[in-house]
Amino acid sequence: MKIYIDGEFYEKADAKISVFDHGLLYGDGIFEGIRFYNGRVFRLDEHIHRLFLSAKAILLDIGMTAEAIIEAVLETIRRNGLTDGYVRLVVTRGEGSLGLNPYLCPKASVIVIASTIQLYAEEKYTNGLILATCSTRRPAPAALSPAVKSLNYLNNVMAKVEAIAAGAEEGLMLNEQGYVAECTGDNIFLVTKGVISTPPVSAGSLDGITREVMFEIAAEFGIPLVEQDMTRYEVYTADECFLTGTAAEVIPAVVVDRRNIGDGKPGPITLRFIERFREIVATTGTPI
Ligand code: PXG
Repeated sequence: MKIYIDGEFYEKADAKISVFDHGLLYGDGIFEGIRFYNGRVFRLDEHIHRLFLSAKAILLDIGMTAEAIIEAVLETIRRNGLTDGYVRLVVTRGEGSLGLNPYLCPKASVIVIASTIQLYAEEKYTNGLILATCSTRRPAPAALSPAVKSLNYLNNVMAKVEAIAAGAEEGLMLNEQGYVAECTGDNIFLVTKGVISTPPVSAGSLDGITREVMFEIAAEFGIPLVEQDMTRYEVYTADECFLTGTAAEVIPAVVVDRRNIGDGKPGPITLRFIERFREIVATTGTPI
């Protein structure tokens, strides 16, 4: 495996960063998870755009142009000889002193790992996931904006731990007001009486790239998709539920807090969205 760090490629065993990197010391940094299929990187420009928005929000100078980062991502995939897989692109604040002050970190570090990822067994895409609501809330926007794809995922990690402890595979996360935000690494969609709904980003969810693709597919199919505040009641009483994320892709959820969603099987609209999503990812993207 060849890993990109700041313009150089390293073998996995040698791919190391400083223990004084503020990405490690304070979670001070940002990342993107990007998939590639059939020799093309899916929505690469959108991921890089979101990375730069996250960087701007936390006042992080990446020190590279978007074009240079795109080339680093593509070159890392090429050097690993992969056609299908997952890229983890990480930008840390870089090496600094043992103090919070980011201005004492002269240079950000850019890391690109190209590998594969399988979050859930293939069987889950046909049978669906079990969800449980977590007591760990999404952070309030006044704390750390949930729109920043930062290296602070401890809140999500703790929510995932709760979900697993409850015998579920993924955790449903609410915001401070008790409205549904998203899951620990994916956005959530409901289908009720033929209408699809998803929480607005302002409810504390990430502006997911896969989420955006759902709007395109809905428009193509002529199925209404609305952004709506939702409580657990709307989740429990929905006909269908599915999650979206780069790592998870589009996956049905069939049980939430021990209640079957609809009849407890993936619904027809969910299955159509999964099928169409797979066509889109297999046929579009930036050539490697
Ligand atoms: N919400 C959160 C909190 C995420 O981290 C998504 C939604 C989906 O966004 P995209 O743009 O990927 O459609 C994410 C991103 C994991 C894992 O191991 C998942 C993500 C990131 C890092 C790790 O499950 N998903």
